[in-house]
Amino acid sequence: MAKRPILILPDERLRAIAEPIDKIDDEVKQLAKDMLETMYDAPGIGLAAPQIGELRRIVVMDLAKEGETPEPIVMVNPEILKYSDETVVTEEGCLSIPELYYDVERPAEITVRYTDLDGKVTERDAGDRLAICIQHEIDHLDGVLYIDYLSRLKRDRVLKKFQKAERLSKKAS
Ligand code: GNR
Ligand code: NI
Repeated sequence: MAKRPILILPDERLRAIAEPIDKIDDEVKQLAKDMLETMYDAPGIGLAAPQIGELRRIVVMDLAKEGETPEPIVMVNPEILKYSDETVVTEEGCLSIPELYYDVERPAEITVRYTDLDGKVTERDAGDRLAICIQHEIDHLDGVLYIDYLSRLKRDRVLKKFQKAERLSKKAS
């Protein structure tokens, strides 16, 4: 197992469309393990492969609270089949946009279909934090970040901040 570096805005790999995974082999299983290790270490409640530079359609999550038994979830080629009309506003953060949190409105409930690591296709209804996390992670597979749902003013402020940070870090090295 290996922890992998998490890409930070404005890395352009965060804006790429990830490729479907055509078979669950040992390499995909190892990737899932590395992603879980990276997510737990961060710590975060979810991680999508593009966040570690792997442009493939796989996400991991664990919404168990601190002190509870871990409940790792791995979804390969996840697709949202249904969205509720009802929406909720949740404060979101992203490991690729560290230390910022903004309110985002999304459908409250979804139905997702994905392949698990045994190759089994599964459908699952989700609400609450899981529904939000799944939508946030699947967005990453399509190059979408939660700041894309903010007003242009707020989004541009965030982008500028990270562009400047990248400029300064390049100068320093
Ligand atoms: O750790 C994370 N917390 C979080 C909080 C609210 C909504 C979504 C998330 S996902 C985030 C980890 C991450 O960046 N996943 O892509
Ligand atoms: Ni994220």
